[in-house]
Amino acid sequence: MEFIQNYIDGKFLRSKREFADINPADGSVIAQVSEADRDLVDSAVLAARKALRAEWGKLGFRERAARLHKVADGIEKRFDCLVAAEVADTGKPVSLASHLDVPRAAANFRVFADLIKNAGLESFQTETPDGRQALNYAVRKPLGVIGIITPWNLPLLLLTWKVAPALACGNTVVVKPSEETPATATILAEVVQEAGIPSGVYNVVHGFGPNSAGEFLTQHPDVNAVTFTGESQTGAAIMKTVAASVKPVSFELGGKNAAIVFADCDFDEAVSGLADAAFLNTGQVCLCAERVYVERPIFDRFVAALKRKAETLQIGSPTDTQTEFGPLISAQHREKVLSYYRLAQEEGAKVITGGAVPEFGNSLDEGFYVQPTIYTGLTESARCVKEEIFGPVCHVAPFDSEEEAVQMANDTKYGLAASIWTTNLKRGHRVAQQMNVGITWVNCWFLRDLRTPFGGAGLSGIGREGGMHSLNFYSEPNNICIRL
Ligand code: NAD
Ligand code: 6OD
Repeated sequence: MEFIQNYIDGKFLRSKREFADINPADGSVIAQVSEADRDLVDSAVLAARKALRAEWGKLGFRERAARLHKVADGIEKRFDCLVAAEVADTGKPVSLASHLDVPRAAANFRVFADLIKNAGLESFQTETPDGRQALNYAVRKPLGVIGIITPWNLPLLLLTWKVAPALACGNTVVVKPSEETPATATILAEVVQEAGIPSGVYNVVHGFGPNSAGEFLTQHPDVNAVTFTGESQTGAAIMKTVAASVKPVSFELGGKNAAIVFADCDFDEAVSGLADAAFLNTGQVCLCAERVYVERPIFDRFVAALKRKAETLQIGSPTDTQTEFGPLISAQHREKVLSYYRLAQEEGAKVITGGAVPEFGNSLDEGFYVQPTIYTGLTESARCVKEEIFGPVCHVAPFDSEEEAVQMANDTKYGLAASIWTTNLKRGHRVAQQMNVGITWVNCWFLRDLRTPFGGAGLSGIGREGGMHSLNFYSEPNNICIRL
């Protein structure tokens, strides 16, 4: 059995306590993971601080960018190993990890390496009322040591989404991947080392949240900023912790995303897009559509077509290249999702498909599978319509007017993403602009350009990352005013 260690100052380190890394497809133990105690987190932060003053702190942006491209090369070289580790840790289908997670990890490094080379500086030519002249320009300085805390649903993708811009800006990082998915962050340590990134620049501490590595990292007085992706409640807990030392935070949190399907949509495209939006990664993508509003004239036909899609998804072993739908991440998360399946029925939902646990008759019965599930018939105030479930489930409701659809879509405390499905371009623009979210897709879903702002409103987060938004978060401007 493998052993997954912390990575601090260029060395792999064990600690006294360990926990098991479980394969969600069959409940087997993949590896033992070394849980970082407070002393190890302290040494990781110290190593990161020292690295800021050493070689890394003296490198210019061109050389940092060159090394980030080498990290991307290294990810591509270890493609199969990273895919296998991600599949074993998350239970996601190998087809998904090899098309989405690992290619995006390499792309994250390439995009931010190129961006830092091409990012301009803000400047103003100044004339004061009393006739003095000056030139103002702002230079970008790293924030320092960045604490990065990430979830289990897209482990390497979401970790590198933060590590790449943080390093591009000249910071050093201590990352705390999810306790459910420790493997790829650790393999990345080897890639980073081979790419010539100096020791102490990238550090990994493993463990849990409260009273473990997550909290020790966010509490640490020598961490200059915290960037976090995960549940809104966890974001609230981290915010309390960091308040004591007034650190900048970037939070990418939960969602209860809506899709609005108009009768004039391209029907097949909308059904296919919504099947992805509801069931991709077993519904464990923060952007997933758990609320689908369909214009009444096509409601019954749409529900029937989405049901067919859900029922023909290939459920099976994540390592089988034909599999389209894997297990949930853990027994505990499955219990949460199943509790919502039960609640939906108590709240009066009509089960269109799913709502239970599939049976395989083999070792997959030990895994954490649930069926893709579609409900109709709930009121808009039902808990299943209001609360993030984070599973392969959506509720489909009819609407009669554009205004009603917009009102229902926006009736949530979250504000991450929305999708609009229509062939009427004017309507697409008009409705998209009324969505109270950070990201709206029209006739597509999860189509990403890494230069665009990414993040959420309300309970879905604080701030934006992506493109210049990331560079602005991970750096501090120093405005220089020169009297002319
Ligand atoms: P989570 O909040 O339970 O855990 C995320 C990370 O935070 C883990 O590494 C965990 O160990 C750590 N953590 C937990 N408590 C902590 C504490 N008190 N202090 C410091 N660290 C702590 O989230 P999860 O279950 O891993 O992920 C699923 C959630 O993430 C969903 O709500 C989903 O919507 C959200 N998510 C959001 C985005 C986005 O971009 N908005 C992306 C992916 C996932
Ligand atoms: O694509 C991204 O950059 C991103 N942050 C995706 C988040 C997905 C949530 O599960």
